[in-house]
Amino acid sequence: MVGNGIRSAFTVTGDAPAAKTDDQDLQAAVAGYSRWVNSQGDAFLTRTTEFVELVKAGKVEEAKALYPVARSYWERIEPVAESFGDLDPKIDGREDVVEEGMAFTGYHRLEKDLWVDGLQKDTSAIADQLLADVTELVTKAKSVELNPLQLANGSKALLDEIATGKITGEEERYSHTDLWDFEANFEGSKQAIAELRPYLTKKDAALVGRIDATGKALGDLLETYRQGDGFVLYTDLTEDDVKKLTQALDAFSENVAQVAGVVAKA
Ligand SMILES: [Cu+2]
Repeated sequence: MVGNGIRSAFTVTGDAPAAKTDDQDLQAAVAGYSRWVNSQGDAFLTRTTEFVELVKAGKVEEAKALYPVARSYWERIEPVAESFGDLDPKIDGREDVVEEGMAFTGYHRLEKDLWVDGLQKDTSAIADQLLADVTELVTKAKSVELNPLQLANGSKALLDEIATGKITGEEERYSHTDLWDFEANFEGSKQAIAELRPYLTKKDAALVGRIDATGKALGDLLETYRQGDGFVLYTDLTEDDVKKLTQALDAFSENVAQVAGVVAKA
């Protein structure tokens, strides 16, 4: 999401082993997951439109409240969204993109304005660009044809996102709303597994059992950090909190990592 390797997480047009499948459970999984991606995309566009209007109207507090909510729709479907070249860094890149020769735009630039710098002369233009980019992204996301292996890999990629960007407090460095993203990535990961469940249960019921157990442990732990409509800020977490979350995430991720191997056998 900061540029390096952003195009490799979720290859949409590749000819992966399980690209085409005759298995009805896998076909149903792809259809179900695609419908879900579409619904998240629609909500992402709606919420981004509202967010952009608030920013442009100078309603800073309301924009700050909507920020982590609007982003959650993106974070749930991030592996799909990442496959569209520069749209990902334009929408979700951090300030680090400047070092790669790109302009710092999108959600995180607005995050910085809202939380740190105050609204700037070009804030409205950045907001307009964000809406244009999100509109394009959602349109493209709807035309993507997914395969079962991408569901499996995407599910794991979302957990890797948590491990590299959220558990570190790196992604939401100005707003510190990383746990909102954490939950959204986790939900996206679980959604892909839920769609694959009938197939996985037939092929490896023990793995499903381990995924359920470790997923519940992670979910229960995350719940303890809930506050109001959202979560405590990343800056409120102690070192011990981060360690516990990391361990629970790793346990879940280890099991989800095995899903691709089971799907590839189809
Ligand atoms: Cu992100």
